[in-house]
Amino acid sequence: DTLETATGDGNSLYGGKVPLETTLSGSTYQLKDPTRGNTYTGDAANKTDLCFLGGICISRAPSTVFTDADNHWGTGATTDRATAAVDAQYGTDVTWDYYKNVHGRNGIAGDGKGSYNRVHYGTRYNNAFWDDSCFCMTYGDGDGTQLGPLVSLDVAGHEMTHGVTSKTAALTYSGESGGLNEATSDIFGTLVEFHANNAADAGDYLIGEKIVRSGFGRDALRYMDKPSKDGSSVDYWSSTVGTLDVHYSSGVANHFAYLLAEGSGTKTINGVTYNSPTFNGSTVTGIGRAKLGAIWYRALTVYMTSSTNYAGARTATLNAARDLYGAGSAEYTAVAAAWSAVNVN
Ligand code: ASN
Ligand code: ZN
Ligand code: CA
Repeated sequence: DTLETATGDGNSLYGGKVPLETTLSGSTYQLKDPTRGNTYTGDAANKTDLCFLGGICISRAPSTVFTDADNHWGTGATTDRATAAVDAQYGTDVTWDYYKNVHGRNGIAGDGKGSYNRVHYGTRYNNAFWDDSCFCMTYGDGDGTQLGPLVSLDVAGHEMTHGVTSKTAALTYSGESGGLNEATSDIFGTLVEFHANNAADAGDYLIGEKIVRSGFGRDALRYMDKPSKDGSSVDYWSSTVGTLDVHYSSGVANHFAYLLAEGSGTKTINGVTYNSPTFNGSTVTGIGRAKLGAIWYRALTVYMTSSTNYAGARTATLNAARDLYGAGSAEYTAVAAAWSAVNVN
C-alpha cells in the first residue's frame, strides 16, 4: 500500500481534543507521524519486558501500532485503549516541537529520527521510562489509586529528555550528576508543558500533577519552586546531596531553575501560586522561562559532561549565559544569584 500523511485528531485523557498527524496505509490510519520522524504509538498489551542489568532483554512487550478507520482517535475515557495512546502521541509531538522550534534540535538524537511510545505496559504499572536501547518510551496505566495513566505532558517531556541527555552530556545517573540528569528532565518536561499551551494541561512548576490520584496524598510528584514540599527532595545543596536518590538530589537544580526563571517570593502563574525561598534570604529576580531554557540547553549540550556535579553545573550555566548574553549581562548575574540562592557557590 502507498503511505500518505493525514491530519486527524484525538480525544486525550489529560489534554482535551488535540490535532494528530497520522499515516494513511491503504484504507487504515496508523498513529504514526511522518512529519516528526515517523514517531508512532503502539499497544504493549499489558505485557512487560524481561531484561537484565546492562539492558539485555530476552523478551519485550509488544508495540503494536494503533490503527483507526476514520482518523478520529480515542474517546477521552480510559475505557478506550486508544485514549492513552492519543496522550502519548501528543506528548511526543509537543516534545519534538519544543526541541525543534525552540532549540533547533531535530529529534531526541538530533538526527531527525522519531522515537516510539508503548502504552498499557504491564498491569497497574506506576511508572514511565525512556529506554535508549529501543529509542522508545513506555507508559504504565498506574494503579488507579496512587497514580492514573502516566501519559501527561510533563512526564512525556521528562522521559524523552532522558534521551536528549543521553545523547549530549550523558550525565551519569548517580550522585550529583544523577541529580542534574533528573533535574534536566524536570526542567525541560516543565518547559514542554508550558510550550504546549494546552488549556486542559496548563504549564506549571509541578511535576506529575495530572497523574496523581487521591491515594497519593499530595497534588504532584515534585515541586520545583520548593522541592522539599514532596517530603524527600532538598531545596539547597549540601555536601551529602550526592548520597540521595537522584529524584531527590534533583531538587537543588529544580529550585535553581524555578528561581532563575520566575524569581524568589510569591508568584501566581496559570492559577497556581508559588512561594520560593532562598538559602541566604536573598531576593532573586527572574529572567523568564525562555532564557532559562536557552541557558540550560546550551549548558547541557556544550559544557556539561558525564561527571558534572553541582559546582560544575554552576560554571556550565555561567559559561552558557556569558555566550548568549555577555559576561556583564543581567542574565549572567541572575544565574550566579540563583545558584547562590540554592547554596551552590
Ligand atoms: N520515571 C523514572 C524517571 O524517569 C524512571 C526511572 O527511574 N529512571 O526518572
Ligand atoms: Zn527521570
Ligand atoms: Ca506539570
